Amino acid sequence: MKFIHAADMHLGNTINGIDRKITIPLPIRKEISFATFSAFKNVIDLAIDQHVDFVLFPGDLFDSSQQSAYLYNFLNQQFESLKQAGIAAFVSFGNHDFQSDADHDFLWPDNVHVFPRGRAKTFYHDSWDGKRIAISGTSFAVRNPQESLVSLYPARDQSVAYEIGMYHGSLGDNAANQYAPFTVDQLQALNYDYWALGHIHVRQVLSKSPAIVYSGDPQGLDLTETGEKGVYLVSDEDEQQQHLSAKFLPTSKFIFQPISLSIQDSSLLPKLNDMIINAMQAKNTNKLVLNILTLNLSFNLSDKIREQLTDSSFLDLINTRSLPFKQCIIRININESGQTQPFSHLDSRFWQQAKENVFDAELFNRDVAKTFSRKEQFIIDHFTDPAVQTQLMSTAQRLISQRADI
Ligand SMILES: [Mn+2]
Repeated sequence: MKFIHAADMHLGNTINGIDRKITIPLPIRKEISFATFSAFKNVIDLAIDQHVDFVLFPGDLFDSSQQSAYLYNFLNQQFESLKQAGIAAFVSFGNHDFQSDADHDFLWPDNVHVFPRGRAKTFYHDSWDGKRIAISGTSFAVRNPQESLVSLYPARDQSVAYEIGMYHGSLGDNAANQYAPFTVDQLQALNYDYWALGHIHVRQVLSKSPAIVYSGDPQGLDLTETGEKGVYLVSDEDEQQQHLSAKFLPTSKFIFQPISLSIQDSSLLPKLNDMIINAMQAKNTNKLVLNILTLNLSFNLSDKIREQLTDSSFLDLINTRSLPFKQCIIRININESGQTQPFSHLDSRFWQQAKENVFDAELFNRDVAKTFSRKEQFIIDHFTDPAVQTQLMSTAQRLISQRADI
């Protein structure tokens, strides 16, 4: 018995946060904006290659409640190829793809099973190796359920070989700003054999026996979602194990990768281009890599050099050389050590405190949303970009240090 756990596909997300000013050739920009489709296709191809029994999509299959005809047809085709291979799919909706229509009909092939909203349902599936599996789940009845949905789930069906739960929500018992918060104890109490979780985009195993697992998203969607992304292949093939075991398989079209360079001496600056290229080449893979570069300098830059380094034409020059080996820089952050020197121990404590108060992403985003109207959505988009916030924070730190220097 084996299956794939693929949460948070976010199909249709066009990947935000890449500076429009940076010259990335059109075919590569296209590759980036269609990445959620490519990742989805990779998941389906994996399912067919691995000859799995079924694929679970526990929420945020779509990036939004509205789907384009293109997306819809694409999805239909992919589900159809699963059907041809005799593989089922189970879909539940979360906060991103919340469906307001209770009887929303999808014209999907009959190997695709959708969980209802407001109540749990259990589907039964017979595996290739003759085991009966129960799969229980629910879709969000409102966009932001404040309380746990675990009480909707039935107790484990003792007649089946395995019972699997699909659940979309945040870990924790604090309802504020959380979606369908649950605790590990609540899930464990149901005695299921595997919990396929969705909502949190960082993959993590909350419990091993039974396995309670966030698969994370199969494609990084913004600059904060770095590193390889993928799905879990879950099976009972390892007979030594008492529980189902989950193996990570990469599926992303490209990855966001943080890289850093430390430079001690300003006389090395003319060699910076080569140093950056070498740093990227050392980490070369076959996959497109979008690097977020941090330069740690043991000296201060003049305003003129700083301006040159942060100007997009500097990155363009580097990217022209690195793109043939599928690497490019999409963001540059500069730390000058001279900046932090005026910060005494006490100062840095105040800085930390002020930073937490001012740059708390949630508060910040709320203030931005309050300050600008809907007509100015592009401004809101700009300031809610995590990379822009990081940049604002380091500029604030630099300005404060310069003041402190006087
Ligand atoms: Mn999500």
